[in-house]
Amino acid sequence: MQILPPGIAGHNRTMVTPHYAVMPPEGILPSRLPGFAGTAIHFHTSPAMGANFAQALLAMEPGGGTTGPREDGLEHFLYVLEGEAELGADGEARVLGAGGFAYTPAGRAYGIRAVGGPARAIWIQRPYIPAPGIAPRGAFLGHRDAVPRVNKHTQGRAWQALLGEADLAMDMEVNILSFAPGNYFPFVETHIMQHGLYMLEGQGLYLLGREWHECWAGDFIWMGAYVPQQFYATGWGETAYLLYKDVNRDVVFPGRQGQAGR
Ligand code: UGY
Ligand code: MN
Repeated sequence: MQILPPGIAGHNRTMVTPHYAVMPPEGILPSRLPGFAGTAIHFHTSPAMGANFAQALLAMEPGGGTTGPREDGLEHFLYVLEGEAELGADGEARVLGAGGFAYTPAGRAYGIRAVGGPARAIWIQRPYIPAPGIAPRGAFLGHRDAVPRVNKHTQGRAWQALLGEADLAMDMEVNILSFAPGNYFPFVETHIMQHGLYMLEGQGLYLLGREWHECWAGDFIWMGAYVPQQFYATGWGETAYLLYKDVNRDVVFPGRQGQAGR
């Protein structure tokens, strides 16, 4: 039987505010959902937190995952963290290891299943906001290793746009940002877009509002609109995180009909 260690409250790094959240994995209790088998679903964020998307970590037993193709009117992004999984996107299916991903547009079927052992994956879902006159993109599968690493502003920072960039058909981006030890943003960002951030590798210090938070692989951070943000990579190896961002849509005026999104 487990003996509880002291300091549960004192060692706690969790912070949930109306503008941002820092959530280490140990406190994120699992959900079970209809349409999934052998899968613990750890929701990172959802509209209940103030997010305009939902994100979860799927912990799948061997053979676990969705029980069949799912279609719920939302757009979906799946990213394999560990193990091997069969990813399905609009009728196409591929077995991919860590770094494999799938995008499925709204109204198309998606699925995931752990193959040959347990697997873990990130699942992002949200209602798609159409852009007048622009056809939505089709489904696609890919792998992190095949996405070019672009150095955008300063040395020692790489950027991989898994779903493309500045594509007006898309209302979200998912990027991997990588940092050499000691690297940081050239400024404190404040922008209308929200973020869901999953720390893939390494460690660092995240500025959110006026507070610094130490974070490392396995942590989740939600950033609401306009929250001041800055990252310093610490440690001895490269740090990388997976970053959701809502993009390419106009502002929403509550209660007003018509063009939605931002
Ligand atoms: O693109 C971004 O908004 C990104 N630089 N923000 C972040 O990593 N917090
Ligand atoms: Mn940002």
